[in-house]
Amino acid sequence: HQHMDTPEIAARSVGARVLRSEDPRLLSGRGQFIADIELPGQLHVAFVRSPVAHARITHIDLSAVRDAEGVHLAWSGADAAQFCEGLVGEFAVEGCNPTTMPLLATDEVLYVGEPIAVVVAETRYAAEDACELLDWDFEELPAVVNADAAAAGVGVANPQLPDNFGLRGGASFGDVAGAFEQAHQIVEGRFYTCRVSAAPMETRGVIADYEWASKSLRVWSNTQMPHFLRYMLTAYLGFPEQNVEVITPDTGGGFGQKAHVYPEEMLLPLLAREVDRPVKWIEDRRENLMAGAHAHEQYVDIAYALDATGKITAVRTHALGDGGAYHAPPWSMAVEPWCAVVMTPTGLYDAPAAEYTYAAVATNKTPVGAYRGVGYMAGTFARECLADEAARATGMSPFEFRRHNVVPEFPWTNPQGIVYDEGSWRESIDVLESMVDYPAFLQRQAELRAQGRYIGLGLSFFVESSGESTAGSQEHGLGDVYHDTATVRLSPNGTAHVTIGLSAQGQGLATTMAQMAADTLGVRVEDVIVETARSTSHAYGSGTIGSRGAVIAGGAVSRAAGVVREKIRAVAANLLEAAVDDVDLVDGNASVKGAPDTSISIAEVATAIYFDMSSWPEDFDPVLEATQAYDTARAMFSNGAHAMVVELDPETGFVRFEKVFSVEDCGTVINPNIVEGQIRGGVVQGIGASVFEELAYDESGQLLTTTFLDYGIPTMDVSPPFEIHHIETPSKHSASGVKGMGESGLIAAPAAVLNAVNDALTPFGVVLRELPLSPEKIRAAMSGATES
Ligand code: MCN
Ligand code: SMO
Repeated sequence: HQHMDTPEIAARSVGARVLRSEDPRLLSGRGQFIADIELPGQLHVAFVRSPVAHARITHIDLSAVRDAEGVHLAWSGADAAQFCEGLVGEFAVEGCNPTTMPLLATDEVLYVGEPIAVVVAETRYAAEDACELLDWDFEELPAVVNADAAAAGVGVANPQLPDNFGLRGGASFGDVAGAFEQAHQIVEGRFYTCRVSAAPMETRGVIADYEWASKSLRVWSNTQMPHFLRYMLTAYLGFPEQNVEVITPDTGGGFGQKAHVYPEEMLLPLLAREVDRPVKWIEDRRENLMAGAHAHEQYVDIAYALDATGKITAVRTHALGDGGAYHAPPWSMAVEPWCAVVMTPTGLYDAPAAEYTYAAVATNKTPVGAYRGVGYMAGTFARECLADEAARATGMSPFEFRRHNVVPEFPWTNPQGIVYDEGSWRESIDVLESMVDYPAFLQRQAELRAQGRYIGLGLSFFVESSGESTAGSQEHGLGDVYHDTATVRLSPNGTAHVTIGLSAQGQGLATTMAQMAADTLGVRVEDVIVETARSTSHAYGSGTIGSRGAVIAGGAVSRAAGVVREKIRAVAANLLEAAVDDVDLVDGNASVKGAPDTSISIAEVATAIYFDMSSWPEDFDPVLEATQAYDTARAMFSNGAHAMVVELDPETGFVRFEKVFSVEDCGTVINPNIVEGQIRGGVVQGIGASVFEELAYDESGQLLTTTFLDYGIPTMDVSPPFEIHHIETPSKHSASGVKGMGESGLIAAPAAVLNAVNDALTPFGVVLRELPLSPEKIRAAMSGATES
């Protein structure tokens, strides 16, 4: 794999707490989100969605809908199928069986919320009213709502998967059976991460505008993958790629849910072409909770074989994902269980042998897709909760057990052959222990217990694959190709304009990429403006996923800025009558090494390049703009840990979150404010996924949680104070040594929550392993068993 070098530049802006350039606009209500965009002549779209989990459509008649006032067009599945049979979903690993998801259901509906008809009307009101007029009948079929039943072949959720398996496979490395036979002790458990929604503040939305004379299509979508969407519009619908522009306005959170291509995104362009008017669809919250990709639901069985000293000699994991009715393209129901067992079981521990099996089954529920740290969360949850259980079983403290088992040195190759180049795995254990002040905690815990108060401490350590790249994909046995570009342009006044190929969902890429560019160009950060992928007409990007922004967009920015830097140095050397190698660019000036008085501002150099040909060296090409690609040469892993202190209320069963201690090592930190914001946001999402959130279904497959009244999300009033410690172990393979970290909070926090709850429950002799930790479960645990 090709190595793309990045220039080595001393950090000045990188590492500083630069305030987010996005915030004045976003916080004062001046952001432009998709719902804010109004095109002249636009019409509005609404969907009829299945009210039942599984049924055969026996009759469908759109005539009343089409006759309704204000309606321009109405389609059922048969109409849409003329243009596209559906979206194929699969995952390129052994044992994956693909599915095709129709744009609108045709013969059968397979989950509550599945679109069955679409209406285009003058207003959203007219479209919604017309949806009510749909004349259709269905014959209900038995719904498959339980993953174990689906795996046992009870019922068929989706006729395309007759045995319900969307994925089944596994692998073994080293003598696992021998290790378990000879184990001094085996600790094991089945851990359940419940079905949740990423629940972004802004729901999904699409606007499509087709201009027949030039055959040009413009699609506004708050997607995390604008280039992939454009590709799909061409591949599936035949819109000529050169005539398709995907525009991504400000986005109010994606978190993986917007990293899919959905039927709605494919339908709107077809509808716009058909009615010859722009069409707009903004998802409402009920639709988002029903039809935006669901996440997480899986069972992970995990076992450690331990020797007499408490060392892990082998780890065995089996993950069973409840995938919903179809593979959600492009990630599929396979990624949750596959990532859980392939990416996480050994983690930071020196386990010499490992074995895993994975399966995903179809159920009559909403398709499961990506959500921040997909698969990593469930896998880390199982591993780290089992680590706390193993600590109790071996009589070690949770810190001691981890220190006893942590990988001793780098580079480290785990049993399945994944190589970790560097990290601070052991150091993070020591740092966290001293942050928590463990002896003081134990003393306080004992004192409070004597007063009938129950506090607990839970730990969770993580290793996060980040900076998703071709090398990272290959390291994990996938063949995905990733690379991105960035364009850097210097204006005559010495200010820079940077375009990256990644759209931003709120994570501050415009600020951090300005920091990266500023250091390479030697200009001040406030003199750089960054445009994140607002349009596919600019830089190319493989999607804002897999915590790749800092590493990949950062690498592309730094390479492109490096090209422009050399142009400035060449002209500055000419103007200063110095050797190019002696010219340094810092703080807006080009100066000569060892002669600090010999300097000229970068603005003057840029002006000269644009307007004064006499400043040019021989054969100078006066283009102050460069586009460069980037991909990393190696897989990149961050690491860190969280410790959570909770208190349980025996009367209400509520969990109070007292304090979070976080250690994060994402290599060089570009912007500590932003990284800390990512940690806080991710951990609070993890608290939500552990305690407040669950997409609940009844036995008939009816979704019970379709508003924020019954789907609880964490708010500031439950958000605990944080203490955050940065360790910086730079990667040798990325620009400035950065590694990604955008998913770590959610990956790791739920294990810390469950471990803290179980620690608090110790006097009651109860160990919980299933999320969510609802008040009912906690109350039962505290009252059911007698205090020992
Ligand atoms: N950063 C940094 N120094 C580092 C690493 C990261 O300053 N060493 C900064 C980055 O420059 C970026 C942020 O931290 O501003 C996150 O960086 P990174 O880990 O590279 O992740 P991405 O930029 O690729 O963002 C995607 C990632 C993913 S995959 C999900 S899911 C998620 C997440 O980010 N979705 C988010 N965080 C989110 N935050 C917000 N507000 N909204 C989302 O939808
Ligand atoms: S789930 Mo993040 O979009 O990789």
